[in-house]
Amino acid sequence: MPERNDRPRGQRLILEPAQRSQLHRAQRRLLLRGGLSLGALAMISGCNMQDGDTFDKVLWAMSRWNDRVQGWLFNQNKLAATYQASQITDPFPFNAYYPEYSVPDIDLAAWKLEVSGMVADKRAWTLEDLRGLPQASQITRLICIEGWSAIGQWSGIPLKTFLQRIGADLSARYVGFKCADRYYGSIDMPTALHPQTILALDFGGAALPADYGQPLRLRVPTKLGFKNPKHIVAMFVTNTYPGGYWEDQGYNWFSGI
Ligand SMILES: Nc1nc2c(c(=O)[nH]1)N[C@H]1C(S)=C(S)[C@@H](COP(=O)(O)O)O[C@H]1N2
Ligand SMILES: [Mo]
Repeated sequence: MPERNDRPRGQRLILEPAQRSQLHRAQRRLLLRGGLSLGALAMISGCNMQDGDTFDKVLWAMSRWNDRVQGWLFNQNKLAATYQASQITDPFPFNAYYPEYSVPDIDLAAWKLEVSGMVADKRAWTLEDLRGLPQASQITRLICIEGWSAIGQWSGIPLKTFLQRIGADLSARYVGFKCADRYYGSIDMPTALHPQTILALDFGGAALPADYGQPLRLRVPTKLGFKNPKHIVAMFVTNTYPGGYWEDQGYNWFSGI
């Protein structure tokens, strides 16, 4: 057991020696950067660090705290870089948690976007309905955490326009997405309202091909690739943290500017 006198009262973490020194280094960094102690972090994050809390749990709490700070610092006027048509990457890379031959096969005529949560109008949307809404186009860079990036052109409905159209509570904290595969994700409301965040229907000037998220994907160029869910089937507005497919396995939730 680590000595008790080097931690604020009430914290009784059970740690291996290696974890202990990692935790001390983390604590030192927190104090140096922002004058925030682990005790304060525990209070803010709701991780009370009682018996049985692990180093992992503290790290998760730190990551969630980091997300909140980044959310507060986020500037809705800050735009992701845009590019010329001549700079578009061809062929554009495919990425998913499964190989290309497992891309979901979607019946476009039967497909609907379900809408739920803190919204006034919960009716489902067909592709035709969505194509009737105002569209915006962008040539931006998709950056994957695995170490590659590519420039593409996406067009679709600004998410802000869609949220306004369905009478979403714009003071809610999160917008969540469920996909036709086992993927799911969520973004903070300021990012959802950002002018470059779109519900993309088109890629390279034509309907989204299967590989790139047919029939609807989120395109949010201010965030990493994994925050751009493809094959969306449902969208919801909520104050309850929805997490995401990779976020729930340790990727940082905010992951952007
Ligand atoms: N439904 C779904 N969406 C997804 C993924 C996935 O596996 N399933 N992978 C994400 C990741 S990690 C990246 S980098 C991008 C890749 O998009 P692309 O295939 O258009 O390059 O999609 C994101 N959206
Ligand atoms: Mo990715």
